[in-house]
Formats: sequence, structure tokens, C-alpha cells
Amino acid sequence: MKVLSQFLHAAVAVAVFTLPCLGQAGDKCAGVPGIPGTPGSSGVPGRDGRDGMKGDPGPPGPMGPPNGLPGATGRDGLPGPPGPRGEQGEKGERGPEVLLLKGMINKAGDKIFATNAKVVDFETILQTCQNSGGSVAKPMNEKENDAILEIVKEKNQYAYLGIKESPVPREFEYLDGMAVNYTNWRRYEPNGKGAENCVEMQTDGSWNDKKCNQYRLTVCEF
Ligand SMILES: [Ca+2]
Repeated sequence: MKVLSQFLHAAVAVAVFTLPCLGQAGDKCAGVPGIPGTPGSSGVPGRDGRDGMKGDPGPPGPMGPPNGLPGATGRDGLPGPPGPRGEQGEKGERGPEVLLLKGMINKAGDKIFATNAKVVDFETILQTCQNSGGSVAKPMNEKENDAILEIVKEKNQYAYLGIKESPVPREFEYLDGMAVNYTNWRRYEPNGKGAENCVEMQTDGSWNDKKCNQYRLTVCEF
């Protein structure tokens, strides 16, 4: 009975698979699928793949033998904080500024004459003296003339004085327009006749009228 049942099953299966062929005489019928074959043998090995990504660095190696060379010196560290203030030292001797002032300042009565040792034209001297709160040195008596002369001799430079020729040639006046009350002209001076509007003191203390664009010692009075 069991054998018959299996036979019937097989017969039904065959019938189902062959049914499409029954009404289509002349067409080729599809065959029954066969049993899958056994797997084929392994193929030849493939080519090598591309290189992978770089791996992590490995652990440090073991310490070398102790007879290796010393390494290079390291850089200096950051500067430390300032140290405590030291004790005050003894008072020093006067510096050279006093020596520099020698021959730079002279006094006559209540006037003080001073030079910065600069040798420049009259306009520059005028500005320098004004900017210093004074005016161009103008000797108004022999004592003042001598005081300026000491500076002129010390620097061995002629100096312009604070005196100019007036609009009337051969007549000289102070820069504020007041008439001069004391003069010490050199022999045959003034001789500019309107062409030499400034006045210089020479190294013997005498005066000469001179053009204003020469380079003369700066001497101011205060
Ligand atoms: Ca002259």
C-alpha cells in the first residue's frame, strides 16, 4: 500500500510537470530539471591585493647598552622672576656733564650767556634761542661783550649777535628795533652798506657786519 502511495505521488508529479505539453502537440516539452551536480574543484589562487593602510607604531624597543653617546644639550628654560632689590650703593662722583658745561655758560651781571656748541645760520640761532626761552646774545656793555667772548674763544668759533642792520644802511639795532647803545666794531667795519645785515663777534671780541647765511656759533642770553 505504501509503495503504491509513493508511486502515485511520483505519477502526479510527473503529470503536473508534463501537463503543459498535453494540449500543445508538436511543441517541444520542457524536460524535468536534473539533479544538481557536485561542486567543481577549486580554481587557481587570485593575485595579491593592494597594500593596506599604515599600521600604528609599535611599542618602544628595549633600552640599549649603557655605553651609548650622550644626547644633545636641551634648550634654556624660561627666565626666572626678578631677584630682590639690592641695597643702595654709595653716592658716586659727579659725572662728565659738569665738564661739558665748561665753556658753555657764562654770567655777566644779571645776564646768563649760554651755547649749545652748534654752528648754524642766523635764522636757526634765532629759533634755537627763542625755543629755549631766551634771545640771541647781545652785548650791551663791555662786561657782557667779554662774557660772550669767553665762550667764542672756548669754542674758537665766531658767533652771531642779536643785532641787525636797520632799514637805514650802516645803522644797526637790536632785534626788537631798539637802537644799539654799545658797539665794538672792528676797524673799517661795518662795511656791508646794506648787503651784510647780521653781526658776528670774532675771536678777539670785535664785531663785523656779515651776511646772515654763514655758519656761526649759537650763543643765547637769558
Ligand atoms: Ca663786514
